Amino acid sequence: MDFALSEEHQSIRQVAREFVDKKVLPRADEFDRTGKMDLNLAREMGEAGFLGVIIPEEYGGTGLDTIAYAVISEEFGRGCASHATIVGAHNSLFGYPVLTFGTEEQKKKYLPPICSGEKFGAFSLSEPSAGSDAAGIQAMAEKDGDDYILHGNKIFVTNGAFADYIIVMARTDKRPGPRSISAFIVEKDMPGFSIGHIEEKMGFHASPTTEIILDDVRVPVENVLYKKGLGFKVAMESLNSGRISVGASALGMAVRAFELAVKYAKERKQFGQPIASFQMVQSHIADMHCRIEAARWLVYNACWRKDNGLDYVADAATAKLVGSETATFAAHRAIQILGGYGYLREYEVERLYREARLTELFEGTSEIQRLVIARHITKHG
Ligand code: COS
Repeated sequence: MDFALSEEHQSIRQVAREFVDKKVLPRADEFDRTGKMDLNLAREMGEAGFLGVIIPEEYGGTGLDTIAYAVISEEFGRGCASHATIVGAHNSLFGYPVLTFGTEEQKKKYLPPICSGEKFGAFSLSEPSAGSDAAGIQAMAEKDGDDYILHGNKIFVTNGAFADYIIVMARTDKRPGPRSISAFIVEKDMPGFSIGHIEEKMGFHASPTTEIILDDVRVPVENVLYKKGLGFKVAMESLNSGRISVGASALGMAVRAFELAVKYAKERKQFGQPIASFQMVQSHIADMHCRIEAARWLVYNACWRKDNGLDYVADAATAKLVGSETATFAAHRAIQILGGYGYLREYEVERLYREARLTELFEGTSEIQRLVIARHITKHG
């Protein structure tokens, strides 16, 4: 058993870290305050190969494995949560399902521009009355000749405001439950498609979370992703992959909170000595370190299982659960170490605390991750 990252993975981390340290992290506060994502920067991320990490080179991707993807997601999580969502949305929520379930034509048409950052992708499952109960969606897709007509309202679409292509789940018959849901690749220019309300959030300010209105959007039958009635499978598999990247980017947030807390503890003097010399501060540092290391190995384990063709559903949920709770924990403890300064907006840990909180909610709440893990144990354990 070898716990070290390979030389290739270490150099991938170095490349991602240099990119993030130069172009993303120094502007994270600006992104938070202005609420504006820099789409030119996002395109540069595509040119550098970060938006198609797990997509084979023949479709314009970088053709790397899931561990490389996690390492890159971690580095972007460390830099800026909003820009980390582009990495996750492109790789896991758009690229992965098109690669896994798409026809050759769909892969050739949609993957290269998504990998290069020329076009932006998103994924739309949730509705006002269907969040954790994903199979409860009500958006309808009715067949009309060679097209489907999509009608309904979707919410919480990450990056929906600027996405060119969106994978949308809708029911292709009125029977309730997961087996009448189909997945469609919808293009933003299709008549009847529009962006609704843009949410005001606690964090991730530069990553627009939007409502999508489907007002009789005519989608050609060749844009059905996978098979009619098997869209729930597409959604679940996309979320399995997405949960690894959320776990990894949350790990990156925890790492950043830890770095800032340790630096501050070594510099800040009280009672005539650096606060890092006080046992209560050391205790916080040790707890943060332990949880970060645990989260890291859970993330890499889920990646390793996926790359080796093993069942990784519960492992992805575990990585996401522990990664996201570690991010919140580390940001909380970092604020504690910085004291009153940690609560000020000018100190980065305040933003990290707000942003970490979302990782416990999106792509399945922590309660849903626990449900997935417990179901797996009681079924297979
Ligand atoms: N991976 C692969 N397949 C899965 C799966 C997963 N994680 N979870 C469920 N499935 C499959 C089941 O195996 C079943 O397949 P068959 O029809 O072949 O038997 C099918 O999907 C239906 O599963 P189930 O009966 O468990 O569906 P439920 O309605 O009970 O819901 C949960 C399952 C709760 C796990 C699902 O609704 C869920 O993940 N909810 C959270 C949604 C979410 O994360 N939303 C975030 C917003 S999207 S950004």
